[in-house]
Amino acid sequence: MDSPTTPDPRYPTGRFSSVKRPLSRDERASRIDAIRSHPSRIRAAVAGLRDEQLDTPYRAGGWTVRQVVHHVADSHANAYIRFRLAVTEDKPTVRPYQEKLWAELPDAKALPVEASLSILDGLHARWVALLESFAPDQFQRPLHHPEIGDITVDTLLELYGWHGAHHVAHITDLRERMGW
Ligand code: NI
Repeated sequence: MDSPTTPDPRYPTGRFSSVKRPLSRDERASRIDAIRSHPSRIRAAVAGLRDEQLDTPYRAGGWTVRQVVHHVADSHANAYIRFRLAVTEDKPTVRPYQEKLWAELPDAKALPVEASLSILDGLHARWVALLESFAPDQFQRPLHHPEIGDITVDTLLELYGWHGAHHVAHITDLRERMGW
């Protein structure tokens, strides 16, 4: 059994946890900043890696670096849609998807990472502009998540503020361990 001080390689920045209350203006701004800076951070994290390095799992039994990058594009494409639904529909239901199976699809295992880095550049520009347009009450709009229950736009913002850095750390930790 792991001691509490042993870092879990799956969660290099810690597991996601929500503050479970409306975010302050500054808390929202810091999460929006994390979403704004993510495309350049993940691009920097993979800069200079060769194909065999991109095809290395970030941990034993984990996704390859390439799968991680394509997963982030898959995840954030879904996220972007959830935010748009939240402010245009009455308590929309979050559509879950099988992220592990998506990461095993042939394109996610083989395509150059640039395809997803380019998606993230455009997607995050749209996403940040959307978030910056929200009035305070729009961050409290509800969504229904089939596995979690009722959540708010703030909760989603917390989740995706965490999510990008979580996966960048998978890549940067691997590079550090491997001396890349
Ligand atoms: Ni993820």
